[in-house]
Amino acid sequence: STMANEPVSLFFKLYCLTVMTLVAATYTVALRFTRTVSSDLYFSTTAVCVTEVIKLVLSLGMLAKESGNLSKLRMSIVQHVFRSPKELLQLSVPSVVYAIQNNMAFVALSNLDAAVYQVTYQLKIPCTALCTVLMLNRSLNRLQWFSVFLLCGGVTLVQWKPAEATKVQVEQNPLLGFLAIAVAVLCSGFAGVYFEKVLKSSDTSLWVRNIQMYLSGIAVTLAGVFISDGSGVLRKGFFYGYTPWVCFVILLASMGGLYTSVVVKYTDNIMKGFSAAAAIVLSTVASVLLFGLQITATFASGAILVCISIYMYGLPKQDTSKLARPEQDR
Ligand code: NCC
Repeated sequence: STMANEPVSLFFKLYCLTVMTLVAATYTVALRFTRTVSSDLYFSTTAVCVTEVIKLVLSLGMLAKESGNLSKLRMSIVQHVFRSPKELLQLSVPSVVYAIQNNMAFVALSNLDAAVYQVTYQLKIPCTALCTVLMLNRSLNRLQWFSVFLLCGGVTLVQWKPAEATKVQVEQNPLLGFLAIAVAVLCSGFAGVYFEKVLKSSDTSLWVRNIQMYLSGIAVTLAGVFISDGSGVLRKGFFYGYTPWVCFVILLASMGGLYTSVVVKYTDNIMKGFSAAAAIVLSTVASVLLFGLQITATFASGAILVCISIYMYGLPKQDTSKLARPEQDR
């Protein structure tokens, strides 16, 4: 088999999923924190843009490592970037959609509590399933559809927390926050499945695909900076308000994005949702065992729903690291 389809161990998949989930949880809370301080607030659009730059640099590094030597790296880049305007155009589709999604996360978390955001954002699970069925010609049976919604409910219960008691010092618009989540949910489902489709319909390396996507990602997010914060950035500077916490959020966003891409390569977007749910449940159970954390009744019932849904979906039996090709299966 080719290098792009090299099988990886279950341990490596679990490792990537765990890192992705831990990063996502930390990211949401840290991002919320950086938006609730009133003085010298940074321009969130610049953070989204810097994230794309960091992901591009890291992906170039990974491609260099995968290629083995610099002349092969140069060949890949010439072939897939300079000589493939068509592929660049193809990947600019998910990059635009992700740019919207990533900016919406900042809008949502500037107006809503992190826990509320995380719970509502779980609607992306059924949305992703719908996109998978429509765009990848994969089918889900009735039991699997049922388990998708069961998972959605389970994760909601697991992440349910009483609302933030502390007073925040900034003005908030919850309706705008929920609207932003709705847009993010639609974008996450569509862009995730679109990227998966492009990635799995050829042997081209994940890191090449990422580089192609982040190149237009930088252009699009930079346009976003000037459209929504142009005058402010010109007056105060691009990096205005960048505290160590803001840098930490950007670092998490970059790591989270890259781990997400690896997870989607070896599994798929629906499984990403299931496994992230499993990781949340397992990490909480681990903290019960290790630190004597008390779990609530809502958590326990949510955890049971998550487990049932995973079993019903038939997660362990799936191999979706390649696109289904029905004509070859027969
Ligand atoms: O929403 P979600 O992911 O589907 O968003 C995908 C994120 O990964 C980036 N990405 C995707 C593909 C690719 N080849 N490269 C990428 O960099 C996209 O730019 C987008 O940011 C999830 O499944 O819940 C997950 O959630 C995000 C994040 O928590 C939410 O979007 C909320 O803002 C996680 N991102 C981070 O933790 C930074 C992601 O790991 C998992």
